Amino acid sequence: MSKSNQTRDTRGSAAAGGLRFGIVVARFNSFITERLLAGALDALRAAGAADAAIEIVRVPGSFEIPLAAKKLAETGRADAVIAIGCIIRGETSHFDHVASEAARGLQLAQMDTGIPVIFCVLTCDTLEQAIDRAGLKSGNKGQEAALAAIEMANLSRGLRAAHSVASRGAAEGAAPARRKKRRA
Ligand code: INI
Repeated sequence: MSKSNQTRDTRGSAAAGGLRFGIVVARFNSFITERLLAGALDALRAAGAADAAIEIVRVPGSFEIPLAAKKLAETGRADAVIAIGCIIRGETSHFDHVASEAARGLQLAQMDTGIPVIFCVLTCDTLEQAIDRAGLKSGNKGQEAALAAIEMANLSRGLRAAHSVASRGAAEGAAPARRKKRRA
């Protein structure tokens, strides 16, 4: 039975001071991805991230983002990675392959490394839709991604801290029992 009737409700804070961020940006459709990058940088700085705590890595296209994101996460230099790309539907099924592999690869990258990887890869039917999401009618998805990165970085830190306190508590709880046995 639970000792308390208070529900634990955890969420990462929106403050970016002291956090480090990696940003992987695809050059394909750079007209859009550079705007998304600018939105992400604005939001990170507004939340208190230092420029020296932001590392930007550029790759050819969205298909290449997952490997770079995974390698960046593995360096230990980022509390969260933001993946920025823009895939626009063409006449063939190329779009579907690039889009699904980008999404699959980025999910794998965060699950394999334990570092949050934020999905800021636009998948649009038209250039107009992409422009709308890169700062025109529908806001800037780069900004939204930066806010998600900050929240997830803080959440991961908080959950890691809670986990190590719990493991320490369990180890300390087990120690006296072993000592008692030896004295008996
Ligand atoms: N890459 C994109 O990021 N967006 C696209 O719209 C796109 N299209 O349409 O082809 C695209 N293709 C390139 C791809 O990401 C790889 O860079 C390329 O296939 C080499 O591996």
